[in-house]
Amino acid sequence: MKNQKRYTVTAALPYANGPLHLGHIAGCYLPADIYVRYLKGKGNDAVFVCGSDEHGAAITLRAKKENTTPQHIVDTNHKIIKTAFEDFGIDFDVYHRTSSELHHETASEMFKEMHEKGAFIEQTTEQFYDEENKQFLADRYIVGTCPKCSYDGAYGDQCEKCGSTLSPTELINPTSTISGNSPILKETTHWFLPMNDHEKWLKEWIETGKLEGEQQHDPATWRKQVLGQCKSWIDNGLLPRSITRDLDWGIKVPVEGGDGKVLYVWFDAPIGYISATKKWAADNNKNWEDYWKNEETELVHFIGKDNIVFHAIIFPIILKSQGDYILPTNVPANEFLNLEGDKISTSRNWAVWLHEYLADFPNKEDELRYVLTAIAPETKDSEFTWKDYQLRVNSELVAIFGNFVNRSVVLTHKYYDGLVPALGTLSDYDKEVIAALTTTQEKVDDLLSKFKFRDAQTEAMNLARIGNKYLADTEPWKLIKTDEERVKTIMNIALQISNTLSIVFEPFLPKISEKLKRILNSNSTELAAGHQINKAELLFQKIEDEAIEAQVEKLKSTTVQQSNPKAKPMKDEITFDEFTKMDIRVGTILTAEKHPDADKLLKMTVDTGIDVRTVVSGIAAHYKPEDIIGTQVSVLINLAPRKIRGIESQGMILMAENNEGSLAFVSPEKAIDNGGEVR
Ligand code: B3M
Ligand code: ZN
Repeated sequence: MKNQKRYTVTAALPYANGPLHLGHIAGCYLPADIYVRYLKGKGNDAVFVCGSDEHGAAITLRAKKENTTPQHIVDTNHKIIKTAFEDFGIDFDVYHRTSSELHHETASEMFKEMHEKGAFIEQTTEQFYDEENKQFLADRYIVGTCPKCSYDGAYGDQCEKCGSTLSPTELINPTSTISGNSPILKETTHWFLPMNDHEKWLKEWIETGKLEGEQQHDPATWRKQVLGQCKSWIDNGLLPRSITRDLDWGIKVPVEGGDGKVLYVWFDAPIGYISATKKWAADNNKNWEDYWKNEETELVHFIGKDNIVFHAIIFPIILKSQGDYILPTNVPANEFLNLEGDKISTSRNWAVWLHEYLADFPNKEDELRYVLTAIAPETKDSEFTWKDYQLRVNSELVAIFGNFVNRSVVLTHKYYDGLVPALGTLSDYDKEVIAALTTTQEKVDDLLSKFKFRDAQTEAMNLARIGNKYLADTEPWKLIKTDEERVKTIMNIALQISNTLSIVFEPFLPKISEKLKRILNSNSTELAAGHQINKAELLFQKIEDEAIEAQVEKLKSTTVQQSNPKAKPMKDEITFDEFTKMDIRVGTILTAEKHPDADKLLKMTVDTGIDVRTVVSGIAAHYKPEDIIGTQVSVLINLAPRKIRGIESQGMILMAENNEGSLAFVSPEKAIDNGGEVR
C-alpha cells in the first residue's frame, strides 16, 4: 500500500484517582481510538499508547481522605480504568502505568540527562507550608477564593468553577485542606524549566509550523482552540516553571539536593508516553526510538482542552531540550462534555461512569460510541443527555442503519436464498446511489485525516440514510410481483451499501462492523454476484424509556453537593460508645462578665439543671455579657475542669463557627428544661 507512514498516537494518561466518565471518553479516548483504527485500516504503522497517571498530589490527597496509601488508590483505579477501556473497545497497543519501574527509570534518566545539559535552573521561592502537619503544601492541598470569579473552593493550581489556571499565592484566604489552618510561606529550593528561554522557537513553531527552518507541521490543520491557547500563553510571556515538588509520592529527584523531593507530576506524566512505547516495543520486538526519534514519524497527542499547554508548550520544550526527540505534528484537543445541563463533576458525582454504563447496558458499547461521536465536543462544549442518547439510538441506529441492513439481508434470503443477485440495467437513481459508495468512503477518510470525527461519522450515517431511502423509494417488496429483474438490481445495490457501511463504520463502531461483516460473510470491498450471505441478525435494539428513566434517577440520587468547600475535613470515625461518653446538657446562662485578666474571655455561671457552675469561654469578641444572660445553650458538663487564666472552668459551652471565624451558640430551637440531654 502506498503512502504508508509511521505514527505514534498518544491519549492523555488518566489520573488513577478515580474511574473514567463519559467526559473523558468523548474528550479524548474515543476520537483517539477512531483515529488509530482509521490509520491502521489504511495500512499505516501506528502505535497507540496510554497508561495510568499515578503520581501527583491529587492522589496523595485522596489516600489521606480515605485513610489508605497512594499505592492502594492507584492499584484499585488502574484496574478499573484498564478494564473499562478494554470492555469499551478502546484498543491501545499498550496500557502502561507511571508507578512502574520502567517509567521511573525513563523519567529519572530524562531528568538527569537534561540536568547535565543545563536545561534547568534552580530557584529558591516561598511556598505555602502547613505548620501543624510540618509539610509543604502542594497546590491541590490549598483551597481559597478564586481571584477571578470569587468562587470559594478554588484549588491552588486551578479554579474548577471558571477554569482559570492559578498559583496558590493568588488565592484569597488560602486554607490548608489538611489542617484547615491558614498556611505560612516558607522558603524551598526547586528545579525549574526556563520556559522563557524557549519562547522564540516555540512561537515560530506554533504559528508557522516551522522548526529550525523546516516545515514540521501545518498549523492550518491544528484546532483553533489549541492555537489560541498557545498563542495567548506565549504572548503573555513564558515564565520558568517548577518541575519538582516537596512531596513523598512520585519519582525521586535523581540529582544532588533532591532529597525529599519528587518530579512534578506534569513533568513525569508525558514521559509516560515514552515509557509505554518502550514497554510495547520490548514486548513486540520493535525499536521504540523509531517512534520517538525518527523525523518521518508523526506524533499526535489526543487530550482534553485543560491539557493543551502541557502538550503543546511544556512537553515540546522538554522533548526539544533533551535534543533527540521529535515534536508533535498535531494536538487535537477537545472541549468539554457537559451532562444533563451541568458541568461534569467527579466530586459531586455528577457523572456517568464508563464501567457503570457497561454494566447497565451490556453489549451496547457501540451505541455509546455512536452517540459520543455524534455530539463530540470538537469545536465547542457539548452536552450528553439520556433522552438524546435514546433518541439517537432509536431513531438513527435502529430506525435507519439497523432497519436498512435488516431489510436488505432478509429480502435477499426471501427472494434469492441469501445469494447476492446480479446487477441489471442501471437507472439514473441507481447510478447516483452507487456513486455515493465511493464518495462516502472518500469523504469519511478525508474528514478523519483532519480529525473531524463528528462530521466523518455523519457522512457514514448519511450512506445508511441513502440506503434506507433507496429501499423506501424503490419498494422491491412491491416490485417483486411485477418486475423481478429490476428487484435483482435493487437488492444488489442495497447489499453493496450494507457492505460499504461495514467498512466506513469500522473505526466508529468496531463491534457492529464486525457483526455486519459476519452477516454479509464478507471481508472485501464489494460483494460479487452469487456470493452467499448469512442469516439476518438485529444490529441494534431499541432503548426503552424505563432504562433511560432509571439512569436519570440514578444520576440525581447519587449526586453530592459540598455546599461549603471551606468546611474542614471530617475527623476520624468514632464509635457510638465514644460518642455517648460525652454528657451534653441544655443550660441557661445566669450571669456573664468579662474575665478580669483576658480580653477574649467571658466568665459565666450556667444553670445546668443539676447544678450551677462556672464556665469560662473565648467568646468576648462575639457577645456582650449583658446580651446573653438568660440564653439557653448546650454545655459539655463532664469535661474535666481546667483553669483558664486563673479561673476554673467547669465544662464547655458548645459554639458553632462560621468560615471567617465568627461564633454562635448551639441553642435548642425551642425552650427546653435545664438539664435536658443533648444526644
Ligand atoms: N492525568 C490530566 C488529566 O487526566 C493528566 C493527563 C496526563 S497526560 C500526560 O486530565
Ligand atoms: Zn474562578
